[in-house]
Amino acid sequence: MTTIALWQFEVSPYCDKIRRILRLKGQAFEIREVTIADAIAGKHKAISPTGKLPALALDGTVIVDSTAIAYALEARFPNPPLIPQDPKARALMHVIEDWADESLYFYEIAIRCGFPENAAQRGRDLTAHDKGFMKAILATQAPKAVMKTAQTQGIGRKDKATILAETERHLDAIAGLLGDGEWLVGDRLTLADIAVFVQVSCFRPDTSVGAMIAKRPTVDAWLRRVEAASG
Ligand SMILES: N[C@@H](CCC(=O)N[C@@H](CS)C(=O)NCC(=O)O)C(=O)O
Repeated sequence: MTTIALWQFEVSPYCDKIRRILRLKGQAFEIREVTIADAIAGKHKAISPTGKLPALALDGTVIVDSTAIAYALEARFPNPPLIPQDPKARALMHVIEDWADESLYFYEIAIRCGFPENAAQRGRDLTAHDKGFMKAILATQAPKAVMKTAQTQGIGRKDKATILAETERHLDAIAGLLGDGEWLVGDRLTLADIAVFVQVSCFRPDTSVGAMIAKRPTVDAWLRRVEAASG
């Protein structure tokens, strides 16, 4: 019996990705929540030298980065398979996962932390596990600190109308990948579905994005399908 431990920020889409993979593979795991105050103090750096989470302890080894963790879990617990063996399907899955991790993530930040109407809620979410007198201060500061990463990346410097127009194109891409099928790659759920789902479900609560999804029934149905399979 192996003890699996996940160091996480609960609200992180990448940490959600790993929780969903573990659930799909029927693996019990322990959570080690890292608060914003702990992260500022660098308390998690002994586990994750880059300061990024998720990190997963598996068979006595700590793995950092959600993609590395996903491949390690696939090797250790092959069933149900989430990474296709067929080279073309595997390549498409990889490209979609990387798009979710390296592009959609910054829309998530720009929409949730950068749009003023969402920032207060995101601050509360980010600091849900913090305690004490610093909690309220961190709740106002955390969205601004996170937003700096999207500004450095570039998406965070665009205006709201542009960010929403680009988000709409991303939703169209999801609809296009689905066509009249049920999953993004092939005929079963893969890591691509999980990776895209966790990012979209973060920005879905935005009113404008919610309306865009409501106009795309195949995307809406796919979101429900992934949630039902991995929730
Ligand atoms: N490529 C990494 C990205 C992980 C990542 O950016 N995690 C964020 C939380 S959503 C984080 O740890 N941020 C803290 C920091 O940048 O110091 C992965 O897939 O795990």
